[in-house]
Amino acid sequence: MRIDIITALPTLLESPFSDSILQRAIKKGIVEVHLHNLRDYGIGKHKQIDDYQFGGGAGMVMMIAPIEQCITELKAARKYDEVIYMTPDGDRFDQRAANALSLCQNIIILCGHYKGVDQRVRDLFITKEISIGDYVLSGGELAAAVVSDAVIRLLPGVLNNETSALTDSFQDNLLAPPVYTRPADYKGHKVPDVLTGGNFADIDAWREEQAWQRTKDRRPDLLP
Ligand code: 6GU
Repeated sequence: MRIDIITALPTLLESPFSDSILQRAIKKGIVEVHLHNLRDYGIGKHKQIDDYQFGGGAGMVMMIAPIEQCITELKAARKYDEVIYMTPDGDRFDQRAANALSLCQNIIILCGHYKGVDQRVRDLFITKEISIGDYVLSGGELAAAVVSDAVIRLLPGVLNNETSALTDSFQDNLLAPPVYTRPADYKGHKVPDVLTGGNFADIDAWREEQAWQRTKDRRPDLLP
């Protein structure tokens, strides 16, 4: 899979891809992540990428020309499954959306800033608009990192068996059960006996019950 991220703030996106699971996925060649600095496509000697909005009002709007140039350049090199715009008024991102995107070969993610992008960018180039929740971020970069992380960890070969995505919260519409590690007794706070008993059928049954109970208590909206 290849992810091209278009942003006015590429440095904001460097560290999420430089550590841990995402870094390993890139090193293994399972995913390529390319950051494109919108400023490189800016207009004039000031490399302008935003301007005042028509009709007045506070906040700058990202101009269409630099974005078109960047997207056109990318599209000339390969076909894209989706051109995504990160915006608080997009479709709410969830595990189902992550699963769907993980089947794509190439995607572009455009990060909005200021008051957002000229509507014509959305009308002409964007195939999907994504929000990561009902709150406002300063820009789409952190949201793009969230979406990329959720998608990349699903790609075959990124996680090993022990960290398999199949046992994640949400993957079966249930929250994950509690987990414990050593010591079995911490200052009198003991690990549930079933987990140290060695009966794996019992352990599976306990985990299933706990997952169900936790979901019922915390997120009953997830249950059918
Ligand atoms: Cl994708 N962008 C911004 N700026 N804020 C958000 C968001 C996206 N999703 C939730 N809030």
